[in-house]
Amino acid sequence: MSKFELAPLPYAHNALEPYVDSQTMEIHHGKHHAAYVANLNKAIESNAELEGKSLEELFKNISKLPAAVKNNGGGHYNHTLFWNIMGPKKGGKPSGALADAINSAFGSFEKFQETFNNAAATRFGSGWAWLSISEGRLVVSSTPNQDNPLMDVAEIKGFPILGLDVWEHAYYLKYQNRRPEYITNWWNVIDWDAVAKRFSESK
Ligand code: MN3
Repeated sequence: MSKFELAPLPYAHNALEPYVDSQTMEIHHGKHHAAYVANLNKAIESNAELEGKSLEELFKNISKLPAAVKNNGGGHYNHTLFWNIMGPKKGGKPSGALADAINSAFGSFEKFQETFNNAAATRFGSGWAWLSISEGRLVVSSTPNQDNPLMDVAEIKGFPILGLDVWEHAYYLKYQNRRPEYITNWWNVIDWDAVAKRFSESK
């Protein structure tokens, strides 16, 4: 019985060109994300007591669950979020309540970008950078591997509204070892309406 499913990408593989290339999107969604979903379903099948639980429920006690549930459950959740906060012809800046919250937490959008870029660039090895709501306030953090701020193991816990995949598989074909260039270009594909939607849903 397969519970978790890989949703189709909400846009074409080449929709984020030239910032994220088509081949990377094909492999990232069709191979990497697909493998997380398949391996998550396998891990749930061999731990019957976990059947029927949502990812959010699993993350709350993830430190007590098998590593395969953490790695693949995180992989599924994180990539689903990632595809949905990007889009073609996006970028720019947030507006409204989200912009206000960013200004109040970081001083300005530019300072927020600097903080986020730094978190993404300095995450050693594979992981993610996040913007989350934590106790009513926006915070930037990063996590290793496929961990995320919803997990009980996260140093900084919260509800993630924006996430950036800094695994090499997310950028190596186009950017090779130039992670900072990938990070800079990624701001051109953020769908701030989608981020604002997560922001308002979290309240
Ligand atoms: Mn990835």
